[in-house]
Amino acid sequence: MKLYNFFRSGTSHRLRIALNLKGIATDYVAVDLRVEEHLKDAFKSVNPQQLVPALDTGEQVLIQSPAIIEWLEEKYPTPTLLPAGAEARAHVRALAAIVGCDIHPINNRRILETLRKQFGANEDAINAWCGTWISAGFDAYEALMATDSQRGRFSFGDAPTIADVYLIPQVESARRFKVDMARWPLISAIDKACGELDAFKLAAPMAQPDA
Ligand SMILES: N[C@@H](CCC(=O)N[C@@H](CS)C(=O)NCC(=O)O)C(=O)O
Repeated sequence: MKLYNFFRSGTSHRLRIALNLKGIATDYVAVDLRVEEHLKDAFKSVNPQQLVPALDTGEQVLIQSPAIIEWLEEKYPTPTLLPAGAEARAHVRALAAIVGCDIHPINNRRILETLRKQFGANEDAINAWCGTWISAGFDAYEALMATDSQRGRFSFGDAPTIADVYLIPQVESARRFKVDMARWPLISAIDKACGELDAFKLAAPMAQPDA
């Protein structure tokens, strides 16, 4: 399989973590967002939405990291990235959605480029924008962790789930936008626990060939 991705992209990062947790190797195809390679025709023919990641399975090109991660879970159920039980699954999916639906999309490159070019935002304003939405999401995530009576080493229990798959790239991004992680000790502890696992270490932006 071919993974079209970019080292610093949070959605690429989350997919790399999921692939590593499943033990699936892919060929790395770098799409350099810094030079807008994703906006060129060559990549448009891979993903008409012109966003990374995209996973070419050999049979079809999958796009949208949530859809690809669900496909992985269905196609390669072991090890599972979801807990047992509908209630627990809903909780873990909600944690992932805090990041995937309510933090990442409004801090995406194209949004930040619009803020810079159309609204004159400088880098301090960009950091403040990202910090606002990261903080709102992380405050809720931390509160949910704090009230989880069965809290373990990870976002849910003692094994990584899709919640961690989404969370860790967002922590990476928070640091890049100079957000002080000290405000969220439980998230920071999860980040540390994940950082001890090869699946997370090998997926990190700075471990990628295009870094
Ligand atoms: N919902 C999509 C979002 C993909 C996405 O926005 N990817 C970013 C990188 S993290 C991207 O390609 N951005 C290009 C741009 O904003 O110009 C997914 O989860 O796959």
